[in-house]
Amino acid sequence: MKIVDARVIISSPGRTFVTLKIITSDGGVTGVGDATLNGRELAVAAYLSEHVIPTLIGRDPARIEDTWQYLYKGAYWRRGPVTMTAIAAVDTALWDIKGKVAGLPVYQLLGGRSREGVTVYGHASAETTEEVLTEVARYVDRGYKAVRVQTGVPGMASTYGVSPDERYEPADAAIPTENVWSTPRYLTNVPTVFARVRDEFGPDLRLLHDVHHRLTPIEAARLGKSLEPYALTWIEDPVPAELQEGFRLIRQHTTTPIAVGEVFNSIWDCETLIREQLVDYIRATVVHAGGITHLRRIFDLAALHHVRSGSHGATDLSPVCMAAALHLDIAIPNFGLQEYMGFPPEADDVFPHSWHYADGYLHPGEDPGLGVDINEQEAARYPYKPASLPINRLTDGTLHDW
Ligand code: CS2
Ligand code: MG
Repeated sequence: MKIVDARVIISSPGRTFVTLKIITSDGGVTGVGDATLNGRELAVAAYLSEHVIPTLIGRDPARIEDTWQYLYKGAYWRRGPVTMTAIAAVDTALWDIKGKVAGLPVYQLLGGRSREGVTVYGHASAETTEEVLTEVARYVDRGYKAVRVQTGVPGMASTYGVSPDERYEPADAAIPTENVWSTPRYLTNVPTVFARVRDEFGPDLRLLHDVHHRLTPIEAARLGKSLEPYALTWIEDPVPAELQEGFRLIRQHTTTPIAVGEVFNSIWDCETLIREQLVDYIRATVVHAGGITHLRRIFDLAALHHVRSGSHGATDLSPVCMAAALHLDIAIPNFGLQEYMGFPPEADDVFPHSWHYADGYLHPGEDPGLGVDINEQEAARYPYKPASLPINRLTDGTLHDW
């Protein structure tokens, strides 16, 4: 069996997704991989088309590990979001092919089921505390066991991650829009929000909060401390994570668990965090961290150090990435939580999938391979629409962390 062709499909059904499709010589067995890098989609598409696909033709698709090493070590320029997203797309598509050839869902190839379903968390966001209570209730009514809660910062015109729509689209314009941020106002407000939410919904509902990398370690320590009475499952991305050592300071001051990793591309981005047990959940995901092969390696390292998975699952990770994430989530011993925001209906049409939601859990389905495909005719109905993530400034105009 050989790889005879591969193509990159760019389509914007409600938002932009980049998909790699690999075609084999065996009776048309194909595999798909997500290659979406929000706001930098065409960079990955070019990396794949110009530099990766020509090297895939003629290769044995069964050699997943060797292909991974070939693309990682062979490029000389290791890591980085563009490279690792491209490698992830190839790796994911090869696992899809291997599953189809074996006649097994990918999770069976990863060791089989470790749990009955994948617990997910939904996104409740609103401008005010009063409104966000209604949003949380909507998730609880639909069976969610975990909800992430975000509100606007009082006095600020807009806040990232807060939207009247159920599925907020982070990339909202071709040229980045701007938000204004005040750390003091934010730090005063957040505990008041969680006091109300915990009071209203009782002790069992798991609550989460995303800080979007905006604090310094000492500010994050204060936030974690102030949220301790409300027993959050995690605070996410409390500080920018380039400096892994920064987490030591947070850790010394608070027992609120910490999640990090949606922007990580490799095991080297989180090696210190995991080895020193500075975080509780690692949020790296298939599409941005080198595919199933590499993410499995990260999760295995995490398992040695009491760190659980909590993979990113925003709308900009395609239904193909979600399928791959669910096969890993159901198989690994140290699964924690999976983010799930749902997809626009057009995206569900473009990517028919066997994974499904029921009563607070996602299930990968039993189809051979990943159980997801791309309908190229449907995809062609949604031409590429450029969109960028917004930026964030302090009240005096200083460009701030995202
Ligand atoms: C967020 C995302 O879901 C999350 O946790 O941080 O909205 C993130 O900002 C986007 O996926 C960026 O592409
Ligand atoms: Mg996040």
